[in-house]
Parts: sequence; C-alpha cells; structure tokens
Amino acid sequence: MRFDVLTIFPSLFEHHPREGILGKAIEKGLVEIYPVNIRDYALDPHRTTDDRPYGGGEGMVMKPEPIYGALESVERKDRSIVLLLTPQGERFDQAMARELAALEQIILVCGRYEGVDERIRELCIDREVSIGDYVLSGGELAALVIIDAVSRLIPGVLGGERSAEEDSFSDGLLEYPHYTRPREFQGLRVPEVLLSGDHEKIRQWRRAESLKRTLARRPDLLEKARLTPQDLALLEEVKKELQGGVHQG
Ligand code: 6GU
Repeated sequence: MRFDVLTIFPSLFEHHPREGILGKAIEKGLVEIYPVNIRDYALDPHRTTDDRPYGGGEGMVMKPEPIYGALESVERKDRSIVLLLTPQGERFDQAMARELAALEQIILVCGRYEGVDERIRELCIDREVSIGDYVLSGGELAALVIIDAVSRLIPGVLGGERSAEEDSFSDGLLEYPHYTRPREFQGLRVPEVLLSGDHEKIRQWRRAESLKRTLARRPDLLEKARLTPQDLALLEEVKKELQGGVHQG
C-alpha cells in the first residue's frame, strides 16, 4: 500500500510512522509513505498556501493552486483514491478501513480546519473523511490514524499470533479482557477458567465477556454485530442479570 500525504507539515510523516508495527511494515516494503509538501507547489515567491475568504469572515482558506499542483505531482496507481481529511467528512470506521485496505494507493489531502477552497473538493476529491466528532487543527493527525488503521489490515503486516480478525470491531464486538502472568497481582486473580486448559470453555467465556462489555459500553454496536443464536441467548441472560441487579439494588 502506498500512502501519499499532501500537507504543509511533511515532517510529521517522516519520523512518527517509523516505529512499531507500522515501522516493520515499512521495512518489509508492505507500506510506503510519501509526504508531499503543499508549499512546494505554491506559485508565488512567498510560497503562500492560504488566503482570506471571499465574502469575508474569520479564518483562512487553503488556496487551490498549491494543492492542485501537489496532486498533479503524485504518480497514480490503477486502484487509488483521493481523500480529504475534514471534520465535515464521513465518519471513518473499521468498515471503511477494510474498504481502503483493498486499494493500492491512498492519497490523503490534509486540510486545515477552516477549510479548503471548494473547487478542490469538486475537481479532485473522491471522498471526504473525518475521524470523529471533535475538531483538530489540521488533518495530519487524522491522516496518521487512517494510515495506521488501514496498514494493519494489509496481509503480512501483523504477525500470525495476533490477527486483525480477533480485534475489537472486526466482528462488531469489543474485545474480551486479557490477562498474562502473574496469576495474582495486587490481590487480583486471573479468572479460573483461563487456567483450566479447556479451550471450548475459554472460548465461551471470552465470547460472553465480549458481549457483556459491548452491552455495557457500546450498546449501539450490538445492533450491527454478527451474532449467532447462541450469542443472542447469552445476551438475553446477561440483560436479565443486569435487570435483576437493578431491582435488588
Ligand atoms: Cl479529518 N480533520 C480535522 N481538522 N478535524 C477533525 C478530523 C479531521 N476528524 C475529526 N476532527
């Protein structure tokens, strides 16, 4: 996967992503990240990338020519997409990450939040994306979030022991609790079932914990989750327990 990132802060993409899982993926040649400095495509001697809005008002608007020139400089692969990072975009989620991971190239245009000249949107942008309902001062951190989430879905990026399939959201549920040694820590013991060696029982316990956790923290996810008849039965039991608890309390 090739990521081309158009930004006025290219140095943000030169160091950070070289660590950890993403760093390994870059070393293995599975992921390439190319920052493109929008300022290099400014037309004037001062290398101006923004200007005052027509019609007046607060804030600055990113000029169209530097972004257009930066986009023209990027070599396009067959299966590529141009994303604009903006709080006005569609919400990024695991399903979108999966869609994007099937492409060969993602071109990320990092806007500043006041905005990008509308003609860039009309002429060049395939999809506008936001990472959540809060305002960042620029699209750069959002671009890093997308690069990370997409890269770990590319075959070969994660080691075999921990597959992307098991992660929260891959089947629409939050993950079950994890434990490692020691068996007892600060008076808290690892649940007995995990020490039992009974793989079927462990699988059932983990599934039940995933369901409980999702119900407690993100009930909205349960509506879209892929649930088996067994899951639904378990969920009903958990709900009854919770309701019982409320009556007793
Ligand atoms: Cl993609 N950009 C900005 N500036 N703010 C955001 C965002 C993007 N997603 C959430 N907030």
